[in-house]
Amino acid sequence: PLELQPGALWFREALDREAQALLLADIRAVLDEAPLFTPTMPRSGQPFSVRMSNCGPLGWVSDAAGYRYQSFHPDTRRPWPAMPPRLMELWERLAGGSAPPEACLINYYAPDARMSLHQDRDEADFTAPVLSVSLGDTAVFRVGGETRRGPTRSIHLSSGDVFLLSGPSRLAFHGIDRLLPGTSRLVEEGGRFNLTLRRVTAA
Ligand code: MD3
Ligand code: FE
Repeated sequence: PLELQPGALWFREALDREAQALLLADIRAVLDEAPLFTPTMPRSGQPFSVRMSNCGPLGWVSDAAGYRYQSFHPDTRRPWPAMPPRLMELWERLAGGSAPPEACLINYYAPDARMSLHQDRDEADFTAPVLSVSLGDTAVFRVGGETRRGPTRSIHLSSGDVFLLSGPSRLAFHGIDRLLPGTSRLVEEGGRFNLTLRRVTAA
């Protein structure tokens, strides 16, 4: 893999087209049980442009009460579906040795969706790595350092790319500036899925 910056390992095209299709089918099965929901910002109530769901014991949600992990879907109130074995195997292959992931956040970006610059800090243990998988249209991804100010760089995340984040990059500011619509035919309706596997509680 390419070390984009300390602790950010970029496995470009880690998944071939067949592996991407199998993973997407797993995600579609999850979404049949736990449909995409629209999170809202804690203070303003503004809806995110990204829609989300989760699998695994815990899932990330955001609403008027704040950001948090919880064991059930915010709309259906049902427990999140199990983590697909293929995702557990990918974690084992690339992050094996660390405690198993407890959450897989599924982000769906329609062609005009974005995610503003942020840090991921709703987990109890920042020493555990985060694994990210991109499926579908290429995204223009922005990444900086551990403070909001300071330089950022922009890279293209393509379908099948996987990132493993640990060390200083675990708390790097990052966001999605925009998609490049029509760059992949994997997702029939267009857009992009991103899967992030995380440890939430201390191991
Ligand atoms: C940090 N998701 O869900 S993947 C999120 O593509 C989130 O949907 C984005 O940020 C998405 O919280 C980004 C995670 C990621 C990938 C590469 C990174 C975070 C990174 C490289 C350096 C630092
Ligand atoms: Fe993030």
